[in-house]
Amino acid sequence: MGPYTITYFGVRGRCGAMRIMMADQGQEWKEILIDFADWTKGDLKASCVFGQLPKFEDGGLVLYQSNAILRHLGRNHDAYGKDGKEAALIDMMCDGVEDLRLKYVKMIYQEYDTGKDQYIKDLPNHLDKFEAVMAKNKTGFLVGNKPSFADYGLFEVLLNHLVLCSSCLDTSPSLKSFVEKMSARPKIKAFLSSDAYKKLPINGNGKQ
Ligand code: GTB
Repeated sequence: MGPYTITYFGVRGRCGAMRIMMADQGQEWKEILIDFADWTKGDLKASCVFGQLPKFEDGGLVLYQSNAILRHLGRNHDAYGKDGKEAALIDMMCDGVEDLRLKYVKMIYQEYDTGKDQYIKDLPNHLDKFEAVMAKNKTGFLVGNKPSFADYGLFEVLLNHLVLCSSCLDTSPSLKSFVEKMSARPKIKAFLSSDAYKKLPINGNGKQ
């Protein structure tokens, strides 16, 4: 397994969750940060399977699509459940996180000035679903008794939402406790306070 290399723009964006996951798993990786002006020249874009970044390399394996990369890390680092049933539930939660991320990204990139307030008003409806799953499982994780790749995805998307609205978890006690406990895991704590993490904006347009 590895060495791992991420090729992406200088933002957290679609690589936020995988970076946190690799840090927590004690896995090192190399970063190739692409300047958007270089990207528009088109050569790298033409070489990417879907014409987009991130690109992820695990030795000779080249992957695109951030959730496929998270799943791959889940398999490599025993963060994909203890059996097929847990894996299916983890997939379901990952897709739920993706639905929330897509709503967030749409608001950030297309509707920030006109839609941010309504987005924040609607947020409890979306977060309630994750709160219910987290409260029901009782282990502090979405599925099973240790973090899966879906937990890293949820954690990262919640961190972004806390920047958008610092009180957004005030009515979601299980999610609030989840974020506190994940943030306190020693390797995550060290990564979140590193310059490598802090120097990167959350999104490519500077909105957050
Ligand atoms: N489904 C894919 C995944 O999950 O990996 C989506 C990947 C994606 O949206 N990639 C965007 C991309 O490659 C970057 S993330 N865009 C370039 C293109 O399509 O040509 C969003 C983003 C936008 C802008 C910047 N920026 O300006 O630095 C950074 C990130």
